[in-house]
Amino acid sequence: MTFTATLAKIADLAAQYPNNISLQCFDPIYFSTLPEADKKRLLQCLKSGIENPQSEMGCYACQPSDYDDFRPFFSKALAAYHKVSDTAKQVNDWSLAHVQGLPKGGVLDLSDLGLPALSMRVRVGRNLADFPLPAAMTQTQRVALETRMMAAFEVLMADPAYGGSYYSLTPGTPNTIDTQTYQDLVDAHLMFKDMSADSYLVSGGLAAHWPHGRGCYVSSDRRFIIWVGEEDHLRIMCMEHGTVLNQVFDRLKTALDVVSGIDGLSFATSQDYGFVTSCPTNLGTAMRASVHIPLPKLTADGTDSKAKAIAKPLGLSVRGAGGEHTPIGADGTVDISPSARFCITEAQIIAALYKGLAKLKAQEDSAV
Ligand code: ADP
Ligand code: DAR
Repeated sequence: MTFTATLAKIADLAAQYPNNISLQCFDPIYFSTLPEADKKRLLQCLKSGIENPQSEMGCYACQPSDYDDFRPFFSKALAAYHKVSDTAKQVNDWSLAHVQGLPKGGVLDLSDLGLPALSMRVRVGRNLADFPLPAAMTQTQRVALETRMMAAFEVLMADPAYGGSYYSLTPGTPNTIDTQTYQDLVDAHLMFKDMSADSYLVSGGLAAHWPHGRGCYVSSDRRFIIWVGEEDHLRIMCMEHGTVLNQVFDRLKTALDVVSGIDGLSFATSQDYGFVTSCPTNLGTAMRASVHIPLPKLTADGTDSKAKAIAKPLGLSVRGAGGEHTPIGADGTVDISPSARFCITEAQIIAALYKGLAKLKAQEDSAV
């Protein structure tokens, strides 16, 4: 398709889909100033949102430098999604000592809110600086990245604090798992879903060459997990059943410091935007902190509609029990997490989860 035809298509879709942020923020005048190679790069970023006009964000970065190279576009798209200034800059900070209004000692204990032990999870996305982002990788690059990570996992496996195993989806490796093992890991919330079933990821190129270069490391206690080759090169997470959010938050920071120190692992960052991620919705901290919590009253109609309506003003997102784009659990269990990722610190995110749950519990308790 010619640039002229593409511009006409974008204009037509933008008129029909006002909620597609990328289509709304695309500026044909800015686009016209770009050299041809950069025109192609920017359109590759928008491919998912053009092919899936019902998207909310509508784009994925393809190169680690895209956010800086195409700042006139991305600064507007980030401002629109994250509801910040288009000159906003990210500050990263894991210290709860810098967050106001926390319980004594900064202990975020859900039992102090009258909540039972819940499944708690904190994850961050990270991308290696010397590879294209998942939207623009060749199969060879995907397998090369997995190979580099398999060497890094040997360091974790040799550490008694982690141990564990690596489960590869790439055909023909010593760590390749069968279909049943894969499904068991997905059902245990340890492995990511089939990316080739996600139209946004397929259109954007992030699911290309599935399942080559994909897999996950799981520690011996199954509480520290690293995905390889999902929406970002790495999704690094801690997960456990309990009431003290600090346990997963602090363990993730400790583990991240270990992983960051492993040879060959340099993460892509932007001076202004923090940790670089494929999706602008994750940029900055790339952190999602969640709990799985039963909300039987707010989901009494079998949907998450009422829960979403109440959670949104509290700055909380609601996902299904299987994660993004999945239904609520049988007992009304939903995945609750703060919506903000950018222009917020890591410490503020985990604090927002704790404070948001207090308000959400009050709404559940008072619901009829
Ligand atoms: P991400 O959180 O990485 O953006 P998803 O929302 O798709 O991706 O969730 C991925 C997997 O993590 C899903 O299996 C989901 O059920 C699981 N998950 C997310 N939060 C929790 C949690 N608090 N406890 C247990 N599993 C969780
Ligand atoms: N549906 C895509 C993704 C939005 C956020 N979710 C991610 N990154 N997993 C969109 O552009 O709306």
